Amino acid sequence: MKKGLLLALCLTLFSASMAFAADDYKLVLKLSHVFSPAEQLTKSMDAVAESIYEKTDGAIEIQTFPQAQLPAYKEGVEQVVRGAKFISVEDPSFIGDYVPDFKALYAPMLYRSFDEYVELTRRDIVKQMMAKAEEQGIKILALDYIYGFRNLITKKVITTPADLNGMKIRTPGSKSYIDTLTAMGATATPLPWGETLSAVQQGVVDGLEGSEFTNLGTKVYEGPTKNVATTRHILGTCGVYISTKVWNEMPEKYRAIVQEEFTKGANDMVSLLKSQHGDVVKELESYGVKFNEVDGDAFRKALAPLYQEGPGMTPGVFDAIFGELDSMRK
Ligand code: X3X
Repeated sequence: MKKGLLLALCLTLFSASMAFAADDYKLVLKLSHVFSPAEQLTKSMDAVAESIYEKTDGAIEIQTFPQAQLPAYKEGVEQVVRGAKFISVEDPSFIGDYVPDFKALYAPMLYRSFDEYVELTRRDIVKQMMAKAEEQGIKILALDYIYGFRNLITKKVITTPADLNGMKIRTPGSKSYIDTLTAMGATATPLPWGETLSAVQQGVVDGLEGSEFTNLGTKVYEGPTKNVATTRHILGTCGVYISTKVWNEMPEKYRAIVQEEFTKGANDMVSLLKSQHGDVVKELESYGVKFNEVDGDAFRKALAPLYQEGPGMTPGVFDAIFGELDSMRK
């Protein structure tokens, strides 16, 4: 009898100490991305970090660093894979270095709307990709911080792939963008965002590609590239990535709050940008930006070769993605 009471007392004391330990828990994470203060992604990340801090009573402190102040792009994801107390916010093409199927998810001219992409990220095919990312040490907290369809932003008017011949177009440094702009007919010129506007100003590149939210938020419109060709060639979106090691060491009650807040933040940002796009276009036009339609069939034909599975991709992954999208469109 005494042994039983003693065991019960020990177990009670242990669980109480664990509870106290959990209440005494503190984790500081550094969150890195390349967006500017005026862009919604920056505002959304700050809001999510603040909400997590409040809801965990300060146990989880996420310090946000915009404009590539910390390692970003490929280097940011490497910090996550190394198990740093770090959150990387980049587009899924940068996860493609670890799980090639993410390059298929981020392939050009797949989506007709934000909603199609969001719905696809909730389907098993993407859940399976996310599970593979965890095997590589990357816990994906979100994939749908959508910042808009990327269009061509150039000095001269572009309507067909032939118009891009010989033109140097700045892209982010991932192969997905380089292959896409090359297939579209341009000379893809990878540069970090921080060097992009000066490269345009100095004529190092003939243009860039990005969304209207990027155009407005980073004041691209103030430069010489006043023409936007509405190719909508890539749906610009960011994921939120944390080390699985760091994630698994976090007490469950805090993991639930972190996941819930990043999910909510993405939903809110998608809704906001869908509602704002028309006004953003009007504001850009008031600054002298001119939008033009393009020969969509010609660009789709030019990009068709990119729907071949690359090294490490699951056989049939593109057919599976097209099948999911077709099911949404019925
Ligand atoms: O990896 C995150 C984005 O895909 C980066 O795209 P990028 O380098 O064209 O930057 C977008 C801008 O809105 C950053 O201010």
